[in-house]
Amino acid sequence: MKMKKYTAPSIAEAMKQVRAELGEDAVIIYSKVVVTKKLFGLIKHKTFEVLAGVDTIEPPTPIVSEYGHVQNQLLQSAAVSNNNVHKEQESASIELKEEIASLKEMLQTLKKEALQSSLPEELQPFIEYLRRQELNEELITTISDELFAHYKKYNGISNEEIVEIATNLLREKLSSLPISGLSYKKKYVNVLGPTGVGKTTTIAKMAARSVLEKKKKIGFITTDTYRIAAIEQLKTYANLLQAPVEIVYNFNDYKEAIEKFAHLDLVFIDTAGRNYKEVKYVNELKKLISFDDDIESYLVLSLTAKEQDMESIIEQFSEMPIEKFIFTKLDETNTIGTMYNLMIKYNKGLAYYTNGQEVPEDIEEATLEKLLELFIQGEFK
Ligand SMILES: Nc1nc2c(ncn2[C@@H]2O[C@H](COP(=O)(O)OP(=O)(O)OP(=O)(O)O)[C@@H](O)[C@H]2O)c(=O)[nH]1
Ligand SMILES: [Mg+2]
Repeated sequence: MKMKKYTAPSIAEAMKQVRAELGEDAVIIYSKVVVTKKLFGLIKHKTFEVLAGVDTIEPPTPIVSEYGHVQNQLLQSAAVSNNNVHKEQESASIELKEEIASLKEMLQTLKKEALQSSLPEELQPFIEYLRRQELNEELITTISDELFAHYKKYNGISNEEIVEIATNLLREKLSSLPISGLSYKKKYVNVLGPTGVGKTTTIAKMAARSVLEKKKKIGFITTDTYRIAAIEQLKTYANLLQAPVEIVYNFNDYKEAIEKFAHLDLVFIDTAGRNYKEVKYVNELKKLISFDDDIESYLVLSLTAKEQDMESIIEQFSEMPIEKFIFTKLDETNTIGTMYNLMIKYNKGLAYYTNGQEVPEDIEEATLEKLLELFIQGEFK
């Protein structure tokens, strides 16, 4: 493949040079905006750099460009390749899919860079901060559009204004969601979630608070019968709180446990952590617990997990009456965007977030104002 770098004052000009020299079959390998600063940054000079290539033997496959007309070229080329794939081996099809996925990712990166470089300098540190928090791109765009509108209207923006505008926007997005701890209106508190996220520990924290602060008579049911250690773990906390524990292997046991606990105010149900990306485990849960009117279910997710994996878990639980999320291990991460992303995407509230292994202290009951406070932390506090 013959490759050459072109620099021009506009992308159209750069493309003209590419076509003139390499012909119509030339493909763009990358393109970027180069900003050079002179006189201590007072004068900015923008040029466009395009790396193009042409294959002399095989038909070219474009890789990426951030500009519309080149994108079209890319999509057309992908479509042509796609047709060919039907005739080719399965492995070729997988390769093509991977290539398209990586092209999309590169395109997304270029778009981000374009948005970033087009923003006034006053806004850039804050937008970078939102990105470090892994807030989703849609939310970042909404926030940056609003900040930019203010900047243009008033010919400038202060850090305080940035924080106020962004916080108000997030407040607006979250204000329709239920954000508060246990309601104490339902007797059964059912805690669901994948393995090791902190379900049992969180139950112990909530239970201790309901005894110490609310003076509730409590009990525990565990359906986690897969590991002896899991039962022992819950029993340890129950003993400390002098509360009874019932171990439930099937729906009959569950019914019996409910009868035994008729005199209690509040019963916490601990479930086994399973790979809830597998639908059969969600179905097993449905058979074991009766999701009636007197039960509120919480889905526990660890903030150290990948957002995409959390999404597939939430989707598996979508048929179940999940009241609110509980996020754990806030202390183990510097990024909190996932909390907001998931709440907004799934229109779900938040009951608690936990920030350590100590029982009962490392738990915080969620409120909208505390969440907004968390959102603007560190350098923007
Ligand atoms: N750093 C940190 N660790 C936590 C937090 N919550 C729980 N853990 C730890 O996470 C580990 C797993 O906690 P468990 O409560 O046993 O988790 P689980 O979801 O019940 O696990 P399984 O029943 O095995 O699915 C323990 O070591 C806890 O101390 C938290 O907020 N921060
Ligand atoms: Mg457990």
